[in-house]
Amino acid sequence: MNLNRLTVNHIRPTRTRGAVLRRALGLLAASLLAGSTGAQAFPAMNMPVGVTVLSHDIYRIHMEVLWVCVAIAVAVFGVMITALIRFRHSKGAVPDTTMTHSTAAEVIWTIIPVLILVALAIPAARTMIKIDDTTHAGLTIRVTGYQWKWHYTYLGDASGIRFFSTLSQNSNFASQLDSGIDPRTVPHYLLSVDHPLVIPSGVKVRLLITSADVIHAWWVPAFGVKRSAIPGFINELWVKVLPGHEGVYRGQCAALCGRGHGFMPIVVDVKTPADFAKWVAAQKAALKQASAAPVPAATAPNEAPVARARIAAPASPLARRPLTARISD
Ligand SMILES: [Cu+2]
Repeated sequence: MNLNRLTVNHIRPTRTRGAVLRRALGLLAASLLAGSTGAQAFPAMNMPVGVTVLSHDIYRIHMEVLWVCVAIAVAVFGVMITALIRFRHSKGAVPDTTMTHSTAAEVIWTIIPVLILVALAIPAARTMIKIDDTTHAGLTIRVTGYQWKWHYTYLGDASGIRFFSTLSQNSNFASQLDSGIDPRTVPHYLLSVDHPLVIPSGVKVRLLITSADVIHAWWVPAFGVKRSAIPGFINELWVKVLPGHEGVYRGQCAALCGRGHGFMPIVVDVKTPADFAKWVAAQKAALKQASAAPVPAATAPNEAPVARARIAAPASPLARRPLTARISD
């Protein structure tokens, strides 16, 4: 065996490590040069801000905690890396084996984290209390989960308006076996409904969440809220969409509730208070008109006109297939 060759080979990994280090530094420099792209990508990677008072509060806490974590990481890794470089063995550093205990160090590294946790707990607890405070709501709506749809009942000034919100026909047709419809061509596939929940912006809306059968969960990410819908229980949440953020927001049932779990989306149409008042007036007028007319036998009494419109059979033969037919048993 050629020992000289062995020695040479043994040295080579050092050169390889150097090459790897240079390559890593090159990649780091390239990524820094592409900083503008990274800055643009950060909001997409970060938690969305949302459009409600609560979602903004939650986002603010998230960012505060994030920057505290960044500061801790910079401090800890800064000390570690400095120690690794300055006190490395090749520089002749000798470990101090005499230090086995330091009360001062232990007090410091206990008190500092406790202070950080207390500083973070105060705004977090304040926001959690705010999340649970459903008092002084301007509008209350009962939300009932069904396999596999939602039912909304307006209470108070808008009482009488109630309707089911089910998967839109376009999504329903495309989800059927052998439908021949490419789901990618369907707008908001599995995220659109026939009758969205309508709420006003700038008003505290209290939602009473329950279920008629199994456990569901009402979740709209842009609102920063989610609550379980449990049979026999009423959970509460509130939503106050900030003025200027009117529009359509989408969510889904967030609890595995059966084979149609993925087919009961949530869509909320947020209107300005003036437009919402017009919508309520139109619904009530339609209700009044409907109550004066003879009620068809297939329609539940006191059901809102929007719900009747849903019950009216659609033209396509696919629509006559039950919702559950999309999954072959
Ligand atoms: Cu569900």
